[in-house]
Amino acid sequence: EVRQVFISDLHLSAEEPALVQAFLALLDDCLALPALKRLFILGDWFEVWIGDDAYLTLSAAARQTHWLTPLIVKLKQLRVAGCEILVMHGNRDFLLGQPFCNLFGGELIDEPYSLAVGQQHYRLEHGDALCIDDKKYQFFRKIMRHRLTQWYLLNKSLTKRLKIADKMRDRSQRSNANKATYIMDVNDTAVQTALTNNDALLHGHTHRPHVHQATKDKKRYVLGDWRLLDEEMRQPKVSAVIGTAIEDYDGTEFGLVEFQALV
Ligand code: OKV
Ligand code: MN
Repeated sequence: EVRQVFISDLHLSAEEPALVQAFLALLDDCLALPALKRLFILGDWFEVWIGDDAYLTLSAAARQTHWLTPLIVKLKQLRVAGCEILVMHGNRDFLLGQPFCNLFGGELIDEPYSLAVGQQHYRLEHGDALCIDDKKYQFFRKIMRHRLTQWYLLNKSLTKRLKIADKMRDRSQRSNANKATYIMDVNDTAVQTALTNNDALLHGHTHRPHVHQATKDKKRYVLGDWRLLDEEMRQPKVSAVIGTAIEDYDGTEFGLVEFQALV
């Protein structure tokens, strides 16, 4: 009996319809779990997010054909069936807002989020704040999360915002290619600090799914990303998406599950 499901790093976009299909398939699976009471999306649900208004200001006709609409419809179904949908920001979709989540009865939650499971206190977060060895990224993060910076972007037209986002993604890809892998992983001191006053830590971001023994008696659960199995992502032949989720069975056992969705 799965009671809670945790996912992150789907990186959904209109350019990757196979990932979108896989998410819809996961929602169908969720609908088939009668005991499911919560679905947590722990950041980087979307590859790019330049403001809720990009969707909210669309005409009814334009919404009908938009790639986000089927997703909203199914999430709403899940919510009506009694499952809470809790959404956390990631480093990409940090501009996601409650107005968008209202479309499906979801709730935007702050990180770190403290979750009680039985007698245990789980700390949930996206995970980028734990990667303190990447000084360049932490500087970028501080600026991007600043109210003034966000105000600056949100006051530009959607066309301009898209241009800025494209440019930033391009630059970031080139800069990450030169970074050592350890720099892009969590820092152990940051993990130990995060675990103070918590019994376990659960995060995504690093795309290194695993269950670590972080201290003698505390675990660190790391969610993986969702990706296309086919190496050549540009080919239309992509047939499967692999992803990870963490499931909570009756509050007694947390398990990392890898799943494959045929699309
Ligand atoms: C998100 C990341 C792109 C990393 C721009 C102010 C600015 C927000 C923004 C534009 C980009 C989010 C919102 C995106 C995360 C990247 C590249 C690297 C490492 C401004 C506030 F610049 F105009 F002032 N953005 N988008 N990156 O494309 O979703 O996390 S994004
Ligand atoms: Mn991330």
